Amino acid sequence: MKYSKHFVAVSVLVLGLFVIVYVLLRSIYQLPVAASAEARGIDALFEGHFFLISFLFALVVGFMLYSLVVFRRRPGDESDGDHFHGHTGLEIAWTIIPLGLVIFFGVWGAQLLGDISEPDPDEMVVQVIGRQWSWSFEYPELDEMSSDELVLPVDQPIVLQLQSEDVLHSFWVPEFRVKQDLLPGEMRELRVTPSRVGDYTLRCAEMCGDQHAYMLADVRVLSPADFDSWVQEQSEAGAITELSPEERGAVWYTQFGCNSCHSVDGSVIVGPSWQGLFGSERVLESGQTVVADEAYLRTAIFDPNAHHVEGFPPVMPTNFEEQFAEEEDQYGGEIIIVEDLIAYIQTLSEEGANGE
Ligand code: HEC
Ligand SMILES: [Cu+2]
Repeated sequence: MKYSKHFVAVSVLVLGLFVIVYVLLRSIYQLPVAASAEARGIDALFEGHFFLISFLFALVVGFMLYSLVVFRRRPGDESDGDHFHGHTGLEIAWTIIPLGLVIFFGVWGAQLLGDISEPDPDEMVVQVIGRQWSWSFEYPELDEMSSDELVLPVDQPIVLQLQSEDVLHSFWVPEFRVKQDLLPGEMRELRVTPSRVGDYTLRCAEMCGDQHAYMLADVRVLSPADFDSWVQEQSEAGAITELSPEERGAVWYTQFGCNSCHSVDGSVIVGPSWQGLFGSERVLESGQTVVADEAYLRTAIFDPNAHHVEGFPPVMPTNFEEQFAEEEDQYGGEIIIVEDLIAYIQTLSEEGANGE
C-alpha cells in the first residue's frame, strides 16, 4: 500500500474541513423560528441537505487541496506523472453511492410531502384570496367572516384554500415553512398547523407586478381563547356595517356615552335633549339664533366650544373627533360616525318635532 499514509492524511483533512463547512453553513443560513407542526420534518430535511452538502464539498475540495500541495512538482523534477487508465471499482462506487443518496433524499422528500398534505378530520377551512397587490381571508365555517389579516388559532389544523383573482401569486410565511402558488381560475390547497403564538408576515413569493414587494399581510397566531374573542369582535364589526346609518347612530349614541348627557325623549340630563333638535332654532350664549342643520350639529359635536347653547354648562368632551377616528379605523373607512349620529338625530325630529 504505497499510498496508505496519504489516505489517512487526506481523510483527516476531509473530516476537519467537513466540520468547519458544516458549522459555517449552519451559522450563516439560520432558519427563521419554526412556527408550525410541519416545520419539524421540513427542518430535518434541510438539516440532511446541509450535512451532505458540507461532506461533499469537503471530500472534493479536501482531495484537491491535498493533491495540489503534496504532489506538486518539485524543482528539478522533469519526470512525467503516473499513468492511470480507469478504475472499475472506483467508477462503480461513485455511480452507486450518489445514486443511492439521491434516491434516499427523493423518498424522504416524497414521504414528507405526503405527510404534511394529509387531510385532518378536525381541520378548519380558511380561504385565501390574492390579487394585485393585496391579500384577504375568509372563514366560511365562521359565518363567512372576512379579514385582511390572517388570524389563526394555535395548534388547530388549517386547510388554506388559495385562489388568485388575476395573476400568479404565492403564499409564503417562512416561519410555517410550507409554500404554495395561487393560480387564477383554480383552487389550490395548503395545510398548516400553527404551533407557536406570535406575529408573522405573509409575503407573496411570486413576482406579480410592480407592487409585488408590497404584497404583504399580517399573520397572527393566537391562543384559542384570544382567537374566540377575535372572532367575536369581527362578527360584531361585521354586524355594524350591515346596519343603516340611522341604526348605527343609535349604537354610537350609547357606545360613546352621549346618552349620559343627552336624552332622546325631551328630558334634560346635562345637555339639551336630542328630541326635535334637528331643524329647530337654537339660542346661543352669544345671543345669536341659528338653525340646527347638519353643519351646526357637526360643529357642535367636533368642536363643542365653538358655540354653546344658552342655559347649559360648557361641559361636553372635546375629543370626539379623535375617538371616532380610532373606531372608524376598524371598519376600513366604510363608516363615518359623525354622519351616522347626525342621521340618527334627524330621525328624532321627524315625528313630533314639537318637543321644544
Ligand atoms: C358630559 C356631558 C356630555 C356628553 C358626554 C356629550 N355632550 Fe353634547 N352637549 C353637552 C352640553 C352640556 C351641551 C350644551 C352646551 C354646548 O352647546 O356646549 C351639548 C351640546 C351638544 C350639541 C348641540 C345641541 C343643541 O341643543 O344645540 C350636540 C349636537 C351634541 N352635544 C352632541 C353630542 C354627541 C354626538 C355626543 C356623544 C358623541 C355628546 N354630545 C356627548 C354635554 C355632553
Ligand atoms: Cu403577488
